[in-house]
Amino acid sequence: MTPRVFSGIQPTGELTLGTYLGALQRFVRDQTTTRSVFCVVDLHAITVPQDPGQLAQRTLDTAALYLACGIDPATSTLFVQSHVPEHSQLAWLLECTVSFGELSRMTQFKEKSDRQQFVSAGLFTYPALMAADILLYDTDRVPVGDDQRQHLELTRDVAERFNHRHGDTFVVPTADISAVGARVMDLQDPTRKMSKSVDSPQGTVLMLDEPAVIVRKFKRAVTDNDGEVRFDPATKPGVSNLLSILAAATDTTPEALEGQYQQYGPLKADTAEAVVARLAPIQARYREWTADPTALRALLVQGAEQAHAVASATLARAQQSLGLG
Ligand code: AQP
Repeated sequence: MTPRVFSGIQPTGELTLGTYLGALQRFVRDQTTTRSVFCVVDLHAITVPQDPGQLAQRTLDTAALYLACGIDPATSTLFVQSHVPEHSQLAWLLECTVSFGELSRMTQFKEKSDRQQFVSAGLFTYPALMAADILLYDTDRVPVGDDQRQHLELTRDVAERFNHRHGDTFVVPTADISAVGARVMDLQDPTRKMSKSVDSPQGTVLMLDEPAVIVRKFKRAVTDNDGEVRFDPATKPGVSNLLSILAAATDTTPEALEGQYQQYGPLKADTAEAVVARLAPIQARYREWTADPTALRALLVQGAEQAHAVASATLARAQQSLGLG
């Protein structure tokens, strides 16, 4: 049977090279051999305060980026999470399945709540909503970056617990985390993940950065003083990050690349060039999609209808298993 794939991206800011290499690039490759469902997860975005106008615009922009990267609406389903109410409905059922202790152990909650003055209950229960997103589509495989590993394990635990308590209801998914590009690090602080909502303008490469800006950011990337090009994330995080990025952008491995460089300068220059080559055509297609918001919205309405057809059947199954309705 064709494997079913689901993944989502939050419209919380301008998407980074990390989201491209860790997620989007892989979604596009997967879609020809799988039944893929992709989502702009705007309900996740509101776990932290958002400006409503900006959120609406970023939601459309994120959808445009999916398409610009090559997601084909003729073969994949692309929609906005809040357009399909079953996500919130199933999330509640799963909040009643997951425990307070399990949610308390989520490292992403600890990191994100650390940075906020106001910590919403939604930020805490976020993994239950993420589990609902995945389980609604009978997902076999979830392509994500390494930072989502713990949430995926929780999704599996919740699905297994629900099935055990109430009878077979959900497909238990597996995380699909690539060997290369699963954790792109900040160029200025290579011990921290490159992130769209962390304030590090020089350390974060945005998917829509101009080529000259990308080249400058790589030129200034933090390395170290020993001058040796070697892949060793523990002791050489900056150089290893450059090798990982170059490998992910040229479909090879960091180990295969390390012997080809004797100095940091050429490594930085080649990495920038490879990233620009990957992103330039995406940026051109992005401009085409954003020039026609009516077509984009129509496509998302169609995607939501397709998603609803599958999600409503799964939700009905879960409600029946629980004795609801
Ligand atoms: N630096 C990264 N390296 C590899 N993969 C990454 N992903 C994100 N950053 C990196 C993967 O991209 C997908 C979408 O992530 P998201 O935008 O929904 O949320 P996130 O993981 O929380 O990404 P950010 O950029 O860090 O956003 P904020 O700052 O809003 O939290 C996921 O599969 C993720 O693993």
